[in-house]
Amino acid sequence: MRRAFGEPQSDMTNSPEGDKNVRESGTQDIGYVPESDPPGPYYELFKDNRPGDALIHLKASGEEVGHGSLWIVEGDPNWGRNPLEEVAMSAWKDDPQQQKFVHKGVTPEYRQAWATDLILPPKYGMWIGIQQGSTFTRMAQVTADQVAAWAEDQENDPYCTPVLDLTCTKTQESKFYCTLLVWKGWHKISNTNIDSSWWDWWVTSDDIYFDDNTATFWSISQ
Ligand SMILES: [Ca+2]
Ligand SMILES: [Ca+2]
Repeated sequence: MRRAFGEPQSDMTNSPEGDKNVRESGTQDIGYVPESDPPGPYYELFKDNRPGDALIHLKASGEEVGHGSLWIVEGDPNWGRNPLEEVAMSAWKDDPQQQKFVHKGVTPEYRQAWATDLILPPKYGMWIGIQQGSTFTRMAQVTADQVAAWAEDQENDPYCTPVLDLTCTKTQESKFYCTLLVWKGWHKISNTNIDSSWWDWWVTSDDIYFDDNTATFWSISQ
């Protein structure tokens, strides 16, 4: 199946109503962990996340695209307690998680989307900043907070498909795919260009991962 930007690789299928908090075995449906449970095997990695950090999933073999989101909360004080907390903003082509306030278009993402394999490894927590020699300096947090706030303000803007939709450009800001939202926030607020192939029309997860203005601070290997 061809996937578009913003759709992470997942074998998730819709759970029947009333069965959404059941983690099913097998690969057809990873389901949802109950709110009382730890939100997934990776959640402790997020304790140092700060608003404005980029979360990136690089496409794996068999995938056509990756995924990207902007973290929007300070640290991770509630880890282990609320897998359904909104922790990031992204843009999805289809309803990503099938419950509550998460929806297609620009939408919040739950902690468990990143803490489980709903968004598959390999995935990375990335700082945005400036590399000088061997030193990477993060952008000021006041700036990063503005980027996160801007992303939250875009909620409910529609999804657009890069390449296929010629109006889905980097210059407009009325519709987004996942990595365009991440790129646009940083470009608009701080004029930081986190697209390593800045000359083309698109911003992929690889473009952000390989850019000189990003640095990995945690990773989950495939
Ligand atoms: Ca750059
Ligand atoms: Ca590019």
